[in-house]
Amino acid sequence: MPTRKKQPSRTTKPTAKESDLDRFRETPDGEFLTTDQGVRVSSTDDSLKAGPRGPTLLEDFHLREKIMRFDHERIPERVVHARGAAAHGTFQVYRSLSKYTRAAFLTDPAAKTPVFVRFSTVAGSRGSADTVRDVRGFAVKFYTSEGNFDLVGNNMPVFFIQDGMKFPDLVHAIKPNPRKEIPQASTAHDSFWDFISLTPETAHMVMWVMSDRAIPRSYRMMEGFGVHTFRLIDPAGKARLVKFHWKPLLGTHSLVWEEAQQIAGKDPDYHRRDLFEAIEAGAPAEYELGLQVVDEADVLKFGFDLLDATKLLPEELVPVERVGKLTLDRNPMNFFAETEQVAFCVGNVVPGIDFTNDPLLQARLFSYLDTQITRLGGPNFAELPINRPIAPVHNNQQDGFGRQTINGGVANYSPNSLGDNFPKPASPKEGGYKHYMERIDGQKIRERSDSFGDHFSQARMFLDSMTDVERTHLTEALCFEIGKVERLPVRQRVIDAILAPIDEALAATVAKAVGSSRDKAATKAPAKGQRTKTMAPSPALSIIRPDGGSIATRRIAMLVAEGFAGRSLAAVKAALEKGGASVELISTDLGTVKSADGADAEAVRTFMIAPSVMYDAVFIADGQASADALAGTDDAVRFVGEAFRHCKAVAALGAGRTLLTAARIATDQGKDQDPGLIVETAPGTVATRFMAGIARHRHWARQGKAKPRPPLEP
Ligand code: HDE
Repeated sequence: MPTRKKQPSRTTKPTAKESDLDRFRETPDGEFLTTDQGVRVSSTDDSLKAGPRGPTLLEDFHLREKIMRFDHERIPERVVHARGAAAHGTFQVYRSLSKYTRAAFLTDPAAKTPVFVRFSTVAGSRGSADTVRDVRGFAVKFYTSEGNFDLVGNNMPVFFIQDGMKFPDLVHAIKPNPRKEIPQASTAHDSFWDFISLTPETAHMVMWVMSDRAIPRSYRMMEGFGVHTFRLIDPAGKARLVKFHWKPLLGTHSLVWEEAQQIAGKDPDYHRRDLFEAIEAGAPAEYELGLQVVDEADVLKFGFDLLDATKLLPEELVPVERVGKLTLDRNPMNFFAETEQVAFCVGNVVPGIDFTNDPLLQARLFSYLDTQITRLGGPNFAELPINRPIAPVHNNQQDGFGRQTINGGVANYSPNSLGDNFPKPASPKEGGYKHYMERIDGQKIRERSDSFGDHFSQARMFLDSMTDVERTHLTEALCFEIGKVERLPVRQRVIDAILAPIDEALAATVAKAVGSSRDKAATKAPAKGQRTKTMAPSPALSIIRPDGGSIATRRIAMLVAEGFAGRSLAAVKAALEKGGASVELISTDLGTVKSADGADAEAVRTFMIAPSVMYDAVFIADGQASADALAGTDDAVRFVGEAFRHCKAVAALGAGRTLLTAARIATDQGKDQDPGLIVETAPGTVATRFMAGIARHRHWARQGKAKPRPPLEP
């Protein structure tokens, strides 16, 4: 038997504390190769044959097993949210929330609850690009001491539709044309906008999807929302309504649309990579759990129905109480076993958390359980290691595909006397789940509540809450999407039936851009009881913050060529790294780049390998020979020009400004100082100003001004 380091068990769920490096080995070390039955295999290169040139024998159990396993490696991808990335971590409340709920994991500040979180895009297939314009899934599985609680949310607080009955229609319309399977992972096509134009309840969500929220910079830099209104039940049995929020500690940030499209080609794995690499580098992704708690009686108090998932509860009306922290600090060991096989079910709740009658939520309660049967091949998916609760499971469920548990005893029914009536139901005092006894009194009816009727007030509120820059982005996104719609009546209907009731100016701008005109007669007056109200803007909805943030985990490119000033570059690099940024040197060739002052450095990327869209900011080294060489390199000129165009912080030290000039970036700014363009001669000052520029994420004031154009573009 070869000696080997201890390997992790293949079937136990890793505990939150586990940091054993063996877990992260690339390949198991020192193991004999065996069949699935544990029989050691003597060769895995040749099949068993009747003579070296003879036919392969059916009795070759190793060949048959190897090929059979390979044939079945793929499982159906998720119908929606097929593309994702995930991480393990923990959740801990800051203080007991027993005033709201009896859920153990929310009432014990000492409890560190293990979690598994999967982020995703919605529309694309499993192999699609990460940075497409789309909603992002934010699904959290809490392995609590009382069983699993799944909070299966999105990065937007509202949804397209009000009733789950419409979900298959919505998803069929979003997905590619069924004849051509085009376009992949994009809403910019006829069937999506056809559905939208005929379904006014989508108006609010459409504003979100056209906003910068749909192109997040990172999974680590986006908010999450439970979307529906849920219930919290306190220890005395009193219920309150609740909206769940996740607030990223790194702030909420987005890409620029052009940049997002470029990344989709240059690095389709951008968000996956970002999450994985940050965690590997020891920078956990952190979010705070926020609650908006509302009395049951106030369900209609805010001028809309809290059961309507196309509405949000403005933070200015009910502040978000930050109650605990989610820390994602461990990457999955195996993508398939964990990220792919994880089964989130909206119906997974623990005592102290309950549902409401939101008709979208109610349909989800059926869908998530049902879909796992196809995806995971039968009813035993909860036994897969990633889905298994840490709370013990005892019941009389048995058999079915892929059964793992070997049950003892013969009393597989209830009541029984052969097993002393175990497992037996638990009373609420013993931790048994008790559904909230909501009084229900009504007729069976297939109808939408009138209280769900106002589709445009919140869409307008969202638009009114945007800064000018965000509004411009949203308008441009609409021009892009509607411009790609081929059928003119669909374009026209989006403008008249959806955009105009939200905002006439918006409708007019989009109409002009897509070659239509506004047809006032086509806009229906709102029905009685469905009047559009004017709501005060909610500044919390804007993600552009004037105050800046942290530079932690930001990716900074430092451009160098032979003859660069090594010492000053090293000083700036050290300052950036001290602030938590991740710095990479880029040159025309990989390897050592000779400096002018003996402080040579290693280029870890070339312009060909790493385009500017992979970075948050750019620094150009001092040293005339280096700057001249870069200024004579098309790719370097393009790199800087693009970074500037995407409103990123760009700094040039000393002679480095030569490259700015080559990229046609004006370094003499007069009084219109751009805090994101730093042209300095002193390394100390450049570092401080550069870091302040990076912390502001993007320098939007550049947009609308004459944009420097990289010379390679026509
Ligand atoms: Fe989902 N959704 N959904 N959804 N959803 C799925 O479940 C569904 C909705 C969300 O990382 C599926 O296991 C219906 C709202 C996330 O594994 C499926 C309706 C929100 C994920 C399904 C909705 C979501 C899913 C596909 C309308 C935000 C990915 C595979 C009634 C609150 C979870 C699966 C992961 C996945 C159905 C609407 C979020 C088919 C029927 C609203 C984050 O069951």
